[in-house]
Amino acid sequence: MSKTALISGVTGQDGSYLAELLLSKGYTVHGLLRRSSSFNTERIDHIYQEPQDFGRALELHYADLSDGVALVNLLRDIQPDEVYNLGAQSHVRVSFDVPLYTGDVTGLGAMRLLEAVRASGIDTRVYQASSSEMFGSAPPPQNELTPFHPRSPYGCAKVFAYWTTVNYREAYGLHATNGILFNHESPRRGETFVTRKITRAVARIHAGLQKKLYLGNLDAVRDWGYAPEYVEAMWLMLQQDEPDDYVVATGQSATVRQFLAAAFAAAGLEWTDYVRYDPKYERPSEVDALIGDAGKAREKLGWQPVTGWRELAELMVRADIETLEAELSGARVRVDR
Ligand code: NDP
Ligand code: GDR
Repeated sequence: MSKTALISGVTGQDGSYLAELLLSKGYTVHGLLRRSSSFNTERIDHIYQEPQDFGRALELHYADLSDGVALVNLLRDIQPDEVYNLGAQSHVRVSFDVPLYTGDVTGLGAMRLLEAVRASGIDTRVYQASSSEMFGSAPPPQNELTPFHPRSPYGCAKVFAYWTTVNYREAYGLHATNGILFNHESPRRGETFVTRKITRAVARIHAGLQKKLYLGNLDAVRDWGYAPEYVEAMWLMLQQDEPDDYVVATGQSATVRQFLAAAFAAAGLEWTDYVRYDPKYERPSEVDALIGDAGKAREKLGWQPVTGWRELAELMVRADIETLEAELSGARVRVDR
């Protein structure tokens, strides 16, 4: 019998790739849609509006991680086999501006969903989108045993959600798993995260539409992987007999400056001609270096990363150049990559 999944955050980068993956495996997929005054389904329109391509439709439901009753009702109606909690206020810099909102949605939201699973009495497996930001200032390499030292309201909220997931596992026997994912990017990455901000600017500068790019700290070190490979790891985690916690990362790292140089070079440009510093992109407390050790995921899940940061920079630049050219020529923009 085919399985049913519920994804919160289905309109985000990871949610859209995960929905595609689950549909391709024959799942019935339900997504939680947040009410917005403008369209927020761009990343999933190709699977929502053209279900024939995937053989099975994605169903969307209005709900919100701040509304616990709506979550209970939704779970009772859908009775999913698997629940993926990807919904969050996920921007680290913004979390300093809206700390309570971030705590409510990113932290308490996970508890609301777990409590809704418990209250509705359904038998389901839960994936919690935990983050390398929980490690904060703990020195690399970081793995499942590294103590957390978060450096932002976002990081603190994710630590709360992480321990809540562990607690629901221990207290109620829920099949609840944390995936501690390091940064992962794609052409669908939100436009204000640093990689996409850079690759989008490269495309616009290349087309003569932009002259300068303003950035903050270029010395930060990140372990950047490719999002479609990371959602595969999420699915693998929920196929295990026992719930557990897993780090997902490439183990390779680069500074923002190195990513910047690679992205500009991919379009034949020299980054120092265009990039300027703006302190407004600095964070009150920064995470200097995240480099993951995904040995446990490799051993227990058989998961391995394929795409490295340099290749990622190149593929994102190519995609942004293509998208911009399509927009400028009035053609329909491809979103299915
Ligand atoms: P995005 O920012 O692209 O997507 C976030 C999703 O959460 C969107 O669908 C958004 O809806 C939804 N959302 C926001 N607020 C609420 C709310 N109040 N109720 C319900 N849904 C809400 O994130 P990513 O896809 O990059 O990341 C997915 C998850 O993984 C997030 O929890 C993130 O914190 C976590 N994570 C991400 C990593 C990464 O490198 N990408 C690394 C580690 C963890 P809308 O589209 O309407 O805004
Ligand atoms: P991060 O990603 O904070 O690691 O969180 P982001 O791309 O925002 O920042 C990475 C590093 O780049 C530096 N930086 C800038 N960042 C942004 N956004 N904009 C700039 O102009 C800029 N200039 C320099 C930052 O200071 C930082 O050091 C992401 C999110 O997806 C989280 O949800 C997720 O949990 C973590 O990755 C793992």
